[in-house]
Amino acid sequence: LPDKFEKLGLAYDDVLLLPNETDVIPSQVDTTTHLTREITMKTPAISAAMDTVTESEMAIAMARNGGIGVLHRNLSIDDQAAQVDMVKRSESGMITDPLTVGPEATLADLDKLCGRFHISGLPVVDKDNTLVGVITNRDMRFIAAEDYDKLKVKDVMTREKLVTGPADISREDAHDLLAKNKIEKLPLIDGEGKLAGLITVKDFVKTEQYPDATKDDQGRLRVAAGIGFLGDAWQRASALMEAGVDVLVVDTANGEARLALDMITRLKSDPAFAGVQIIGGNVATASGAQAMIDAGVDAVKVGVGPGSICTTRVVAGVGVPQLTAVYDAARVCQAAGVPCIADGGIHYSGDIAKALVAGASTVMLGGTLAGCEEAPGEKVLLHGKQYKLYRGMGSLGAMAPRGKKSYSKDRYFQADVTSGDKVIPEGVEGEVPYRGSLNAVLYQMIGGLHQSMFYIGAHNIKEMWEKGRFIRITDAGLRESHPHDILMTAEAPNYSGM
Ligand code: RVP
Repeated sequence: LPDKFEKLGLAYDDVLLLPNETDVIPSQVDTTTHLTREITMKTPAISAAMDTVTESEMAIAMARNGGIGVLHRNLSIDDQAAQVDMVKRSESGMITDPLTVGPEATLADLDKLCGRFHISGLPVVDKDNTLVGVITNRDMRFIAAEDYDKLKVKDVMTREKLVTGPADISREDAHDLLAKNKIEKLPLIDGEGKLAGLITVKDFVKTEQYPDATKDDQGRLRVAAGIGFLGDAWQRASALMEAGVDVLVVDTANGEARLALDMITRLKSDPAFAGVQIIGGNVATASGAQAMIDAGVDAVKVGVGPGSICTTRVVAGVGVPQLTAVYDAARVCQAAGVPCIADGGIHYSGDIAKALVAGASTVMLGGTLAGCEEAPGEKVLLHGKQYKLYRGMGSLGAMAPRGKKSYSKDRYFQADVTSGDKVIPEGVEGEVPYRGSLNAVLYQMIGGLHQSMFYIGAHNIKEMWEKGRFIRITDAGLRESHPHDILMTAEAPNYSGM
């Protein structure tokens, strides 16, 4: 037999970070990092491609806070592409192809459209795209909802003295026009009066409110989306790209599978996808990371089995404790100039710091974010406390949903299985405490990271890699780390017990 025992694998809880001499002020650290080779972000956090974590609402909130969301793929191609569209349209410097409405549409149609995209009004164009008016909340404020079916857009829209700008207007001039005329939407028109774009006051406000937002070069929020590698995966990738996705994540539980590597190579070598960054995963070893890099990825995602809902390590007996996995993969990644993403097993803000010190550029969060308001699903009341559903993408519920199609079970290479009792789950379903808005949760998680950087003496992520050192601890050390010898009577917003 060959030599079979690797070195000891360590988890986040097996280590602590050593304090150093420091001149760092926590509030002044720079957490700017690379998501992929070409995309940087101000906040090193990604929301997981899971159906109880990331749909458009979460993706919008993540990008506003300087991170990014990966839209899950357990839904039809059209629905997932529509989610991308919703994020890309949520705010922008200038919307080049704004949603519009025709003068003959009813107010009920308009109301539906506005509700779906969370917007407050639209430019009105006739059949050849000539701007004929603008309709906003203001025009509809005194109309009773019962009349929405009877009235048409043309009956109530603003058509006189329309304020418009030229298609190539500067941001400053647009701001002045909006302010001077006290309007919220500025349609842009070409020389023939055809609609060429739209600038809204909301976008200026959002830019001030979220200065760290992750945006593309048109000022739109960035978004990522998961894809597979079997069946109509290529079609899905194309549809997501058409909708404006920034990053595709070839999403599998075993990134070393030939099919997944081939998908990455195909995407990277097709000029049609040149504008989209490709993340591959998951791997848990140096050789796995190298295989991803050889296939051409723009970032490597690491984690086999650390997820809070994951049972791969017990069902298949496979995995690598996450801190060791991240460190081994990140060394290979850094040598190749490819960012590494630590995916799964992050419970406390201190774990984010440990993942970064181990060489990751970003972390992916599932369970930590599933309890947020912005995560899909309703709150439920259990024993007097509020919870939200959180389930693994390898759970029975996600791989064999009753009466519904699972689009994502190929993540576990079980795509040919149709009946629920033939699925081999690699995850569980449960509830996590409701945690309020993502803003508040990220404030604590990233605030904790700032504190770590202060203790380590790191002004930025690169200094985390260079200066951060671990000390291994024992079970007694772990017990000593957590609160002890006290009956906790008040909940801290960033601590939930061992
Ligand atoms: P956690 O943040 O610890 O909840 O882990 C989230 C990660 O777990 C996901 O990003 C994904 O890599 C992994 N996952 C998702 N589903 C399952 C499963 O069913 N085993 N695992």
